[in-house]
Amino acid sequence: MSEEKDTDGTNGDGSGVALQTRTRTKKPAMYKVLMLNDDYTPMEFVVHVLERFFGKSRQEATTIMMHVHRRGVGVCGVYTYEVAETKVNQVTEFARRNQHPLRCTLEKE
Ligand code: TYC
Repeated sequence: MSEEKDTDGTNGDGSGVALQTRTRTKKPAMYKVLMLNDDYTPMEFVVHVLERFFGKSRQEATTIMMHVHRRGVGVCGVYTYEVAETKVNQVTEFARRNQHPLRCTLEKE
């Protein structure tokens, strides 16, 4: 399961000769950005947000928006922590500026 090869850093013959032990770097933790439903934000605004901040096509954005509308929550994308946090902040600020209660949050994958 491990993606890393890791030994004690010697070649095992007692000579103390160091070997290269790390063959790969660790994959970063990934975070889902979740969109939450509400009763007031217009559907078209949510579609626009998904296109603008999450790079979705009109069709993908509409599918995600309708999923959130029906089920209450849906995944906008999966990113490293800093990128995910930035997207949450951008969406929250854009919704606030347009006086919509649209919210999204982070969830560790
Ligand atoms: N439920 C909203 C409406 O009926 C639409 C909506 C969809 C709002 C998705 C938020 O994340 C959301 N106008």
